[in-house]
Amino acid sequence: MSDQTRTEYYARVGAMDLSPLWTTRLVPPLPRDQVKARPHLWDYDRVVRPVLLDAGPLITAKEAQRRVLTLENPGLGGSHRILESLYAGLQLILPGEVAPAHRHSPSALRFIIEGDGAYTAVSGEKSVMKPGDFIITPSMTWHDHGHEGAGPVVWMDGLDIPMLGLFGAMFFETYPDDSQPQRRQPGDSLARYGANMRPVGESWSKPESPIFSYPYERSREALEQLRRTAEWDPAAGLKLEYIDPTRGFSAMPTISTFLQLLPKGFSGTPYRTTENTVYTVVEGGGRAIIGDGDDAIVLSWRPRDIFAIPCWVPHRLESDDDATLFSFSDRTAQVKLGIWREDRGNA
Ligand code: 1HN
Repeated sequence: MSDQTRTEYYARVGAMDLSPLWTTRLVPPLPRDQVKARPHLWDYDRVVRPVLLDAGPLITAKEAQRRVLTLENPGLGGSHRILESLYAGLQLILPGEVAPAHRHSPSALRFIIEGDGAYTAVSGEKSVMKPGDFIITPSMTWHDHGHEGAGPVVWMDGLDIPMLGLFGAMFFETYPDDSQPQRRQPGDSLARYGANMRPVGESWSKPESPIFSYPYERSREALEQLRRTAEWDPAAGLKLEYIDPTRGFSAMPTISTFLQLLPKGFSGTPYRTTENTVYTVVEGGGRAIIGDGDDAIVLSWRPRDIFAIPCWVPHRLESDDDATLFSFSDRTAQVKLGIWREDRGNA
């Protein structure tokens, strides 16, 4: 059949809301063509922090609702995604400010980057925020933030917005007051469920962890204890996942979260995985080396930097000092959908 006949045919079916599958490549052999996000690093101290602090006098937390600079992946055209499936931002709150209460269907996590004296309240329980603490705000839980101390406080927000966007299932509501009433004492959820115990006679049926805040001290101590076993994963060092202790799964149903230790001089083996991962550095310095040979890209990181590794991008991690990395990814969502894969280069 002539090209012209085919072209005419395509135009004809196009006008009927149809398209010929044979002219498209809906399923490429490898994720490469599909993944538009690029490996990327945001330099916190030199680049992000100064401009984030400039937003302080520009707008109040209350007026902004949330004073956040969104981390835009340079390959994703300003679509408010750090990676295909994930949102990330850096939020600033100043002394005396309140970020008013609301709730939404996307799930959110906070990872505290700097400062002291701020809190976040989730479902009526306040958690103080200290650098390195990890806090969850599950889908449709009321949450507000405040700052009763001195100096700026910054945390990283991680949300599953692009995943919900795919389904269209986005809901948002504001609370009638700025702050929600306190329903439980600070530390209540950790006391109930964070001591490898649970309250007798109380049953937990929500799809997320009953613990709202995972203090850095405890997670860091666990890694320190484990390093003595010297059972390093060749690619990831010592990596622990934050869990919902009632089930042993990820703390929230759509986002996996981890804390990992790379000992001084660690040189990880090459690794790739379908999960999209956002890292932030708590302690130490090192590199993520993307690809190899002349084409390799090196993302050099220091404390508080944030870097993102897209789906199926080969990379390895190296550290100069004892380094701890917090990370979040869409792993748990992919595992539940039966599509998660990894490649340790030993096939
Ligand atoms: C949100 O509700 C918060 O509650 C932070 O602190 C970042 C980014 C997009 C949509 C909602 C928060 C957000 C967000």
